[in-house]
Amino acid sequence: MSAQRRLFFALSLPPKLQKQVIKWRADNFPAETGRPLTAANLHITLAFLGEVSEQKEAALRGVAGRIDAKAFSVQIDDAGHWPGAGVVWLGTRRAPRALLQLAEVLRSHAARNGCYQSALPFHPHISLFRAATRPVAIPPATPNWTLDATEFGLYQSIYESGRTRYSLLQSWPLSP
Ligand code: 2AM
Repeated sequence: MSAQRRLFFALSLPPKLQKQVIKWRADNFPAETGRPLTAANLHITLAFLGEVSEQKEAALRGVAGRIDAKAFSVQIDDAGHWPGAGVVWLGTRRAPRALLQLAEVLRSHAARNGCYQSALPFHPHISLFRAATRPVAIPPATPNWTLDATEFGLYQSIYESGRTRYSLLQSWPLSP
């Protein structure tokens, strides 16, 4: 059997937005809220693929390279807590159609390639804390930042030395 890697398609955050998010999180949540994601790990997942063989990975890279999607901007103006998943997140009140379409095309190709896709509706978000299972006070004033998405990427989730890090394998431009 060929090697499998844990993969997902996502949008990354530019360094300036990473810093703003980290500062906002530190200003608004006590450290015991949960396990904070590092700045470099902040992202918006488009499609989670799970453990993927080399063959499937190659097929999905091919699909990603043939996607003709337009660049878009996402207002980061919402926040919340999913106690079941233990995730505190930042998100958007109005997901742009282009974001939803890009996620939909990636998720449907993932499903066709045998990568299970959750039946839950796609809710684009940036996870801030994991293991946040106790009640969390979400600040009433959420930020209002803009994420300009000009590319999307394929990431590998790597667990080593007790830590998870996300490594960018390849990115594809979104057309202007
Ligand atoms: P999350 O941030 O809401 O946990 C890498 O694990 C990325 O894929 C994370 O952003 C995670 O979302 C997302 N993801 C979606 N479904 C997942 C699953 N079943 N298992 C792990 N991660 C998943």
